Amino acid sequence: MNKTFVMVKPDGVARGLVGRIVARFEEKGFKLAQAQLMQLNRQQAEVHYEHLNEKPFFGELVDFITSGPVFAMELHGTNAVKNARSVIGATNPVEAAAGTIRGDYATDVASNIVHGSDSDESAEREIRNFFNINS
Ligand code: DAT
Ligand code: MG
Repeated sequence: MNKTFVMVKPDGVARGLVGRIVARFEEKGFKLAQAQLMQLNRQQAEVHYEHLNEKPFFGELVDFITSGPVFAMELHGTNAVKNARSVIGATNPVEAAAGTIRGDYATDVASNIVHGSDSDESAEREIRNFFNINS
């Protein structure tokens, strides 16, 4: 599939990194299809991270992702999910290569700057949940 969902998390927005992060995806070849700055409520956050709701860090994750505005994007490009995740880098910034967003801008797994869908099914669901249309 040629679409994915990416969001700059509250730490990235607060640090003024939205423009640089969007530029990295555009430089890679992605096209911005939809984007919006938005504040998630707890229910939206719990739905977004439902697959992690048994993890010990789930409460902190929901606190963090609702702590300020996020910048949500639908991105179009070839092999969108995998290519976006390679721009983003490994979940834990300690393991993220230099040149990836997390490798260059983050130090802490709990505040790792950016989210990217992990599968085509997640991308469809996340685009629907965040933008509330059938794209
Ligand atoms: P990713 O965001 O790379 O898809 P994930 O879906 O496994 O990673 O986890 C979602 C987010 O949860 C991740 O970006 C940061 C947070 N997280 C993951 N593992 C964590 C941990 N061990 N401690 C604290 N937060 C964690
Ligand atoms: Mg994930």
